[in-house]
Amino acid sequence: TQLKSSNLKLLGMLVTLIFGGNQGDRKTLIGEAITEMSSIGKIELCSSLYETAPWGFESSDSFYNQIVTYETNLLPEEVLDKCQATEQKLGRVRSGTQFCSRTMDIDILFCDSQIINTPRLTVPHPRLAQRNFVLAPLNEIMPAFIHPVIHKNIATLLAECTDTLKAEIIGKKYVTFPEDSE
Ligand code: A4P
Ligand code: MG
Repeated sequence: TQLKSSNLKLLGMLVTLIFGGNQGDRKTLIGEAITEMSSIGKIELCSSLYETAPWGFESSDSFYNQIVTYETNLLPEEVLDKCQATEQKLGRVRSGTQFCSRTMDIDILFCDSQIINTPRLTVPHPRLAQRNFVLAPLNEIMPAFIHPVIHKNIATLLAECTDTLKAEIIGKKYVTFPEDSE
């Protein structure tokens, strides 16, 4: 008898990425970045598109942010390589200042429930629990997910977050799932 390879397929890592930018055609850039990152694997979850106030610096240019979870067979650092290549491709210029305007920033929020601390990578993202622009879209797609360091779920982190900056839905999901269509 023949073994069906589909029966042997192992589940890849679920990596959750946040896309953000406050320069250029923000909506188009986010769509292009999400599509470009699909080369790492299949999209499993996708938040709505949010308009958010700049966190950590002053600017009159608001951000668009969106969160997507991909299933991937890559290693976390390989995903980071792809994030950085995509930022470059979409015109990001690194200024050297930490919190600043940009066309595209792609950060890794979670890799399954792994805790990673290497020179290039800190996962979960160290500042996510202080930020509405992260917690609001995360709460939309994975409210029950437990933060592996803080040991609280996303809904609780959002309820306890003292950030008062705006984070509101402006667009429907970029990706349409079969159950969404009428
Ligand atoms: N790095 C370490 N851990 C990670 C990770 N989990 N994901 C390293 C991605 N990168 C990670 O990042 C600097 C270095 O972080 C990288 O070389 C990588 O090895 P960067 O993208 O070059 O610089 P950055 O994005 O300016 O810095 P950082 O620390 O990522 O800034 P934040 O904390 O992400 O803040 N307000 C709103 N409303 N929306 C936003 O999207 N974004 C920021 C950026 C500030 N305010 C914002 C938003
Ligand atoms: Mg970044």
